[in-house]
Amino acid sequence: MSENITVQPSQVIERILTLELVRVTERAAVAASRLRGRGQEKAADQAAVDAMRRELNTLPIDGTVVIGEGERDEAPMLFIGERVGTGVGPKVDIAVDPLEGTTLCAKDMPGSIAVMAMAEGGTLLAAPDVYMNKIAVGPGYPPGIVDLDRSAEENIRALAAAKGVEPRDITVLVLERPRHQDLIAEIRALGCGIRLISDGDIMGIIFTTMPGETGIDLYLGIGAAPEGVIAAGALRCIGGQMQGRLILDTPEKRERAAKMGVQDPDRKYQLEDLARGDVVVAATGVTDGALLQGVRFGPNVIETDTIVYRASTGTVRRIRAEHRERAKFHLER
Ligand code: VTB
Repeated sequence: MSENITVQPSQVIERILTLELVRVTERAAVAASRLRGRGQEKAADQAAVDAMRRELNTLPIDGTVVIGEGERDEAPMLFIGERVGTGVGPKVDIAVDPLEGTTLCAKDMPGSIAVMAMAEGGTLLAAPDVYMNKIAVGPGYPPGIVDLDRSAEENIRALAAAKGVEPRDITVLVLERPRHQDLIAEIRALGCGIRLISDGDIMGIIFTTMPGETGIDLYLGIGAAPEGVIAAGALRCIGGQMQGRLILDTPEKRERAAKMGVQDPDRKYQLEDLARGDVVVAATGVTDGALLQGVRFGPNVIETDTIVYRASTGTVRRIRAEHRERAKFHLER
């Protein structure tokens, strides 16, 4: 008996591709992990890029990199505009961060991941590599509970009220940077806990979607824009809320952004403006983190830990994989 399944038109990314994406980040993570703790940021990043690209090019997609390692002249591979995949298949946007947290990987510190997003063609914000002011909370709150144009204090008070707790019971995740000195002081004045991270704000934003597991209620502050778009893809799946505003504080940056299609430099992007269509996001741990375990190299087996988000169905899959001898050969080719 065949079931009558209605496939929504937004499901451009076939379900099988969701799992294919896992292979891509697994492979990049394994490659980078060989250089974990070696103090070689560039080499680890390059290993992840090479591995990711090789695997991406086996996928049955007509993909274009919209968020990548840079422009063609500054990045030999996975540059913005590069076509990836076999060319036969759905037209998709690709956003990659083959090694998010290169410094974390080089120092073997927690939170480094291999991550990418695949979305319906033309639906990911082609964000220039500038800073973005971001705010994010997990699912379950009324729409508009937080807003980039309100103060940190207002946002924390609103969130605490919605959660039925005191502001001091809210934990905020912030990148540890001098630019956040005032923000941190404002949050501390409310008695909140702050988890300061040195890098890796894609995971930082994703943490807000599972406060029970991570202890994080709110993300605040300024990180890189491309990371913001990838994080938005994951939130689109789970239903959290996020806003972002590009920081285009020089004429050069504004011009660069305009070339990439940004018409209003002051625009406050909503979650759906950052990642609009059907989107899938996969992340594999490189170093151990709160959510993902890093790659483990055993005598005969390589173990990877991946999370993959699919927006059209809201499915989150956790995939622990054991790659044995033959597959190892493929993984490390
Ligand atoms: C953040 C962080 C990244 O860049 O987006 C950060 O999450 C922002 O740039 O892991 P600065 O380091 O200049 O503050 C990373 O650290 C690296 O992409």
